[in-house]
Amino acid sequence: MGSNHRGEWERDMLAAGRLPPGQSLTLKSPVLHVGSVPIFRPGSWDFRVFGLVEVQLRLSWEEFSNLPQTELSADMHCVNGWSRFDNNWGGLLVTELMRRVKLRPEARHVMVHGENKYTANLPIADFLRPTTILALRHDGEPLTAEHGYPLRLVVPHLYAYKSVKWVRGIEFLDRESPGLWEFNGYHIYGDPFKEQRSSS
Ligand SMILES: Nc1nc2c(c(=O)[nH]1)N[C@H]1C(S)=C(S)[C@@H](COP(=O)(O)O)O[C@H]1N2
Ligand SMILES: [Mo]
Repeated sequence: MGSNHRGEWERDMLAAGRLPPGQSLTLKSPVLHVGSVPIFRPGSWDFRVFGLVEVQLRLSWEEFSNLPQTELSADMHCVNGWSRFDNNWGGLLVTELMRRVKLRPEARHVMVHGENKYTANLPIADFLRPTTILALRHDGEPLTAEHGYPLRLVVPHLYAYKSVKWVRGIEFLDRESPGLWEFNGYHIYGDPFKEQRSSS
């Protein structure tokens, strides 16, 4: 696609309310993360749900991969300015995960934990949206190592620093507590359509 056509397309998508302000479209698969790509060891891998829950959940790789899977299509918006449209994600919907979890009434916020101590926070209502997915697959294939294999969270309506790759756990909290990037200056909520890129 020529750059003029691309410019027009972006203007159309902005006008249609699909491309958030200040973003450009990419057709590539940008890779962005801090630290190195972790090695997946299925025997010791687990997925934990903990914090303000009545009973903690710990799923092995085998248990996790046998949970019901759904597909959904979503756009991804990185706070650094690129958006990638029409990602097809396959995996466990958070609404489906939550059928197996009983929350304590004080639970209000979520801390998402990835490998290498990466964390991201979000309000519980955003975590519980029907479009939030624990994705095992992208565009019909297992995730690649650099895009989060074996499992990543995808929160399509917030900037992608909330979409934690190599996710290992979900912690429920009674108050808002910043994750890694939120602590280091990114917006605590991160709505791309309000251009909530940084705090203050
Ligand atoms: N574990 C982990 N997840 C992460 C990150 C990271 O540094 N570590 N970076 C986030 C950011 S800022 C973006 S834009 C997306 C990029 O996802 P991609 O590399 O699959 O395009 O991953 C998010 N998830
Ligand atoms: Mo990002």
